[in-house]
Amino acid sequence: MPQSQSTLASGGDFAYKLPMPVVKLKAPKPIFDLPGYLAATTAAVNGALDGFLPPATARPATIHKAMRYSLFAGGKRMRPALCLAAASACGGDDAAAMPLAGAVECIHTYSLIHDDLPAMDNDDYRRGKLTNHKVFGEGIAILAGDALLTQAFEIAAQCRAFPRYPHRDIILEIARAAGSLQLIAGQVADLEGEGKRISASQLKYIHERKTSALLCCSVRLGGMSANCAPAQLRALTDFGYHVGLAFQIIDDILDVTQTSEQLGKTAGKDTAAQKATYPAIVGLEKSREIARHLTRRAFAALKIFKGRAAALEGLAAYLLQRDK
Ligand code: GRG
Repeated sequence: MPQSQSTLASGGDFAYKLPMPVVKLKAPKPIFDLPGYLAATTAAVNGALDGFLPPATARPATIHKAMRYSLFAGGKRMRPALCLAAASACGGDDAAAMPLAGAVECIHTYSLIHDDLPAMDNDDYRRGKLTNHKVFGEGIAILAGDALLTQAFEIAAQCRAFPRYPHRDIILEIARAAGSLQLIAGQVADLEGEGKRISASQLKYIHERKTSALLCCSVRLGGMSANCAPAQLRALTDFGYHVGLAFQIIDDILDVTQTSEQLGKTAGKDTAAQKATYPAIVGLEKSREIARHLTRRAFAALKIFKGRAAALEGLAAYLLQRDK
């Protein structure tokens, strides 16, 4: 046996050779501190949003109070975290990504305020607090949603742009994800599907638009803020798409398995509204399996980053295992 494939162990008067396969020793992968990462990004995003928004006292104070009420009600800040993590995977930094991270959170919060309205999902609780219209009335809640949507573009326009990703492209990216072919399209299909039997592929259409579009947009914007290479943007798109689909399936699972207290919003609403969900169509276990499969696809998309996407990996794993 050649010396390189054996190891010499000596003990007292004798030495003997142990056959040993050639094994490439890898340095142990450092464990990514996701709770620490989430705490830090949430604090940074909250601070940035506070600075981006008009103060609560700015006239008319009612609207600014209402915008801030929902924006700072304790959301998980997943979209901004994904945006910042994508920027970091592409060698960028939080400061450059922050206006875009803030913009996607404003759009997300607007969509939740409007989703909770009596004309939509008619919910009394969100993020563990009374919904916006319950506190400020329907008129102000509609306007607070509108104002947050508009605010998102004002914030995004403040980002640093690159010749490869000019402001025009950044604004288009956000407008398309939030527009009538994506976020709104998903909501329309969701509303129109209530009480009807819909197929798994129709449900996927809803999830792609209602949820995945904004999550995917968040990671793409993070990449753009770091002037990422086109191949990296494709990988982020692939990652965001699959994470987005898994996110909504988990959301549907939590709706039937968790309590309202745990979720901070009314649990069991999908069943009550006769909404088509994966658990309703394929059952809980199969839904979990599909979410795991989608998350594996998301992980696979990150190969191109060669270990620099630990935060994105951590977030994808968390989104699969989350309980709220
Ligand atoms: C224009 C009238 C009008 C309405 C638009 C587009 C829309 C209303 C609503 C869609 C919003 C929606 C409920 C999408 C589903 C996405 C989803 C699972 C949201 C919950 O996201 P989390 O869990 O929430 O990240 P937090 O509160 O943690 O931020």
